[in-house]
Amino acid sequence: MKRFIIASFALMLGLQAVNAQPVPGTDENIPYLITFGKDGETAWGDDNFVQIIFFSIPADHNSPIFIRVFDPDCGGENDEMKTSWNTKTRFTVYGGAGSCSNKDAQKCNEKGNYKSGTMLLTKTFGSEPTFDGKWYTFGPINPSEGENLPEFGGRTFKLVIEGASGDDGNMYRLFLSRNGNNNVKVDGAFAYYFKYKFRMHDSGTEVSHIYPYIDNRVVSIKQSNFDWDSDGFLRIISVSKNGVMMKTSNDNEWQSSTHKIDDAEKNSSWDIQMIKSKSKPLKNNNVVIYLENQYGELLPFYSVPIGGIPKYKYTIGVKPKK
Ligand SMILES: [Ca+2]
Ligand SMILES: [Ca+2]
Ligand SMILES: [Ca+2]
Repeated sequence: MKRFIIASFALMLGLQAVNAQPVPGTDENIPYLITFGKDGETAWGDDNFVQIIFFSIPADHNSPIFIRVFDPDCGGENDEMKTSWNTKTRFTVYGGAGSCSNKDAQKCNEKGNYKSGTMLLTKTFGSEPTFDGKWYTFGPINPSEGENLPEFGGRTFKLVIEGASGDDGNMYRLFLSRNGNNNVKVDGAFAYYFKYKFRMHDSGTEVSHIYPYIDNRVVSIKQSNFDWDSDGFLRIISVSKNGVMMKTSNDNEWQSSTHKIDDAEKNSSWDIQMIKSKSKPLKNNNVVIYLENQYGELLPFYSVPIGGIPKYKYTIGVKPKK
């Protein structure tokens, strides 16, 4: 099974290396990630004020890498104020043994030893005009300081983003770069994540996506989403699903639905489409989503869909559209 996963990654790296480094990914069409200060209100769209993003660097990449953050501060442009800018956000890069493979870093509750591994770099940002609307660069980082995880494509690093204090929403984007001053992609690298917290588009014409990979152990997927505010709908496109609807949440609540995996979907990606309400698109909508397999393990999603963006195949799909 492991060999198959490695083969899948090799295929992906060969075909899908372009635009692999921005997070949110190019094909995801998500404007910003978001993390609120730890005194924030969950009703604003962050269930627990921590976000974890993993980066994978091909094993044969030897030159330094940089993790760049756009608008790391919480203030001024791009951020969501509650009463006054009082929020501090800590960004920390981890590498080394256990940093990415520790199961506590791959759970939905961010409890236990999710800050496992070796802390490489850390910085806390408040409301700081110096960084407002600008890029901040972590690095240079030696790729050999990553955790060696062939099943995740190479040397891996973990970025933990925590709302250290305050109650505002910090919006930001990430880029894995081989240059400290500009965004220059690392060939074959990509990001993955087990739980995702982000800001939706304001416009009712936008469709955002996430791309979980279904390995051949997965029998069913339970998706859970938080604070969707009933803003449009969520549906699945895969080789055998042509718009199966997922249950969506209202304000400050979780909702879940479980979906069976067809044989044809094994070892392929799903395209989960987040389609905004056309009649009443909600502004400033922050949401959380994660997926579990039948064992309760979280499934990774990838900044670049493994095997490409899945398309429904009429010759495979047999079920009527629900
Ligand atoms: Ca800002
Ligand atoms: Ca920000
Ligand atoms: Ca929301």
